[in-house]
This record gives sequence, structure tokens and C-alpha cells, in this order.
Amino acid sequence: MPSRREFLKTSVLAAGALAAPRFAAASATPSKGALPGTDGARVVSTWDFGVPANRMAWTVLARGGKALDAVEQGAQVPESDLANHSVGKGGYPDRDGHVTLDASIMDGDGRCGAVACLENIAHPIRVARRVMEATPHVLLVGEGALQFAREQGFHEENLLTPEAEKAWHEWLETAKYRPVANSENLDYHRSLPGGHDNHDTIGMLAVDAHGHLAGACTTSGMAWKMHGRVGDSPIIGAGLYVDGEVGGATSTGVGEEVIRNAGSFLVVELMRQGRSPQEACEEAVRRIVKKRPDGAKEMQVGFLALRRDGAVGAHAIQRGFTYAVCDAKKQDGLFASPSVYTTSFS
Ligand code: SD4
Repeated sequence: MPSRREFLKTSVLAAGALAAPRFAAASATPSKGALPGTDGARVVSTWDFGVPANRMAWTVLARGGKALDAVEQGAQVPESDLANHSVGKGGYPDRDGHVTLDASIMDGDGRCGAVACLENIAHPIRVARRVMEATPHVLLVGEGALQFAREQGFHEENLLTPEAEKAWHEWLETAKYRPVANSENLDYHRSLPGGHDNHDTIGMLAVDAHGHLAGACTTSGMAWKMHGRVGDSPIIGAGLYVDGEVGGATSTGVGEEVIRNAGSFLVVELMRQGRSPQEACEEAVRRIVKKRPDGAKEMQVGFLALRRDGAVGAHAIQRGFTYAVCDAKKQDGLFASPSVYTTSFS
């Protein structure tokens, strides 16, 4: 068994292959090894926990299902994982002890929905989809989002697990707010309540066998944030953007920097202008670093992009950002993103 490090190394070498367009016309004959009806379908997600999330999304894509359903299903996997202290139930709270969740979902046709600062609902991504489908709005926040979720029949529960509460009490001893790069993976692998984990998010993008695109993004946001703080994840154009004619992008890391640069919209627009997904992610990261050259040395932001033809790109400020890729040929691909800095500060 190769170690995870070796695996990533190999995967990075293989990552070049992902740059090649692979979504032929929807009527194309499935390539060798592909399941009938799934050729061209692909789903990508941020971080190592993207692997199980992709697998769930694949159960929808593999039967010819819609990209929108696939990302909604897939995003619920880390939302349910109590060992994941960055998404959904089990997420680390804000500095006042509230677990507040942000999520967004977007279809390639431009429909979108989002919730921000939502408490007591374990699957904010499902509420985001209801906002999209059952209201004339795009974004509901706080108490109003909770009221809507209640009206839609969502069950309320306490999302602060004993582990997350313990971590919060430990944090209160110093009460320093200093987001740590790549905590998503540290946290996920070590299940370390009380570690230095300050943020995490799953961003997921899919193209289905019919060539339709969709994306989802869900997070408990930066741990120990101020109460009421909203990050990039529920902001359409910042943490997520999908355009069926071009592709989709999603982000992870310090959301404030992504919002300042309309990050995911930027990546999609650059792809529209002809940049590859890889080039587009690199340019978006470059802009963040250029505007905050000193701050960037100590923060993580990563972008992941999926072009309409299935080509994938990723780039990050710091080393350590990983992303998962799943298609008919391989359901558990995991890749290390290239980065500006090659040594992570954490
Ligand atoms: C936020 N971007 O709330 C999210 C956090 C995150 O990986 O992505 N962490 O700013």
C-alpha cells in the first residue's frame, strides 16, 4: 500500500491528464471502462473528505441522474460526519459557542439558493436548495433562514457536539483568532477536537451524463469567528459559481479574501475568456496574493474548477490543499493542488 504522501505524489504527476478535455458530446459512445450512460460525467470536491462525498454523488451520476441532485447528496456526507469539525453537525462553533452554518447550491442554468448563519439544522445544503426552488429569493440568513427551514419541515437539533464544545472551551483559554492553513485535512485525518483547526468547507462541482453542471458548497465557516460572521461559501460568485455554458468553480480557505475578489465568479469568467481551469485558478489565487502580499504568507485559499468538458484545475496559496475527482473510470481520485508557496506555514 503506498503511503498517502506517495499516493498524492503519484496523483499529482497524473494530474496533467485531467487537463485534457474529456466531455465529448452527450451522445458519444462510452469510453472503454466507463459505465453505460455515465461517460462524460464527473464530480470533483475540495479536500480529502471529498472522496466519500464524491462517491455518494456518483451514486446519482452513475444512474444518469442530475448534477444538481448529485451535489446535494454528496455535500450531505461531510455535513453528517461528526468527525469533520468544519462542516455541518460537529462543526466548531463561533466564539460565543453557536454552530452557524453557511451553504449554497447552484445549477448551470443560473438558478441558485443559499443560507447563511443558520443554526440547528444539520443539512443546510438541503435548505439552500429549498430556498432556490420554493422562494423568489437567493439567500436567507439567521433567524429568517431557520424560520423558513422550520416551515419546510426540517428537524431542529443541537449541532454542538460534546467534542466541539470541549474544543471551544479550550479555545476560550487563549481566545486567539488565527486561522490555520489546511486544518480541513488535519482535522479530518486526526479527528482532533481542540486542535488548531479554524476552518473547513466542502465545495463540490459536477457535470452529469447529459452535460449539465451544478455545484454545492457547505461549511460551518471559520471556527471561533464572530457571531454573525458570514464567509464566502453562501455567497454566489464568491464561494461558488456555475455557468452551464462554461463551467463551475468553488473555493475554500479564508472567505473574506475570496469575497473581496469575487473569486469563483472570476475563475468562471476567466475560463469563459479561454483560460484553462488550471490557469483560471492560478490567476484568481494570484490576485489575492497581489492584494495582500504579507497576509497571504500566512493564510490559505484554494480554488477548484471544473470546465463543462470535464477538465479540472486547482490552485492554492499554501501547499496542502487537496481535491478529489470521481468519474466512471475512478471513483476515489485524490490530488494535491499546486500552490504559490511550497512550504506550508503550519
Ligand atoms: C469560510 N471559506 O467560511 C470558508 C471556510 C473554509 O476551508 O473554506 N474553510 O470562510
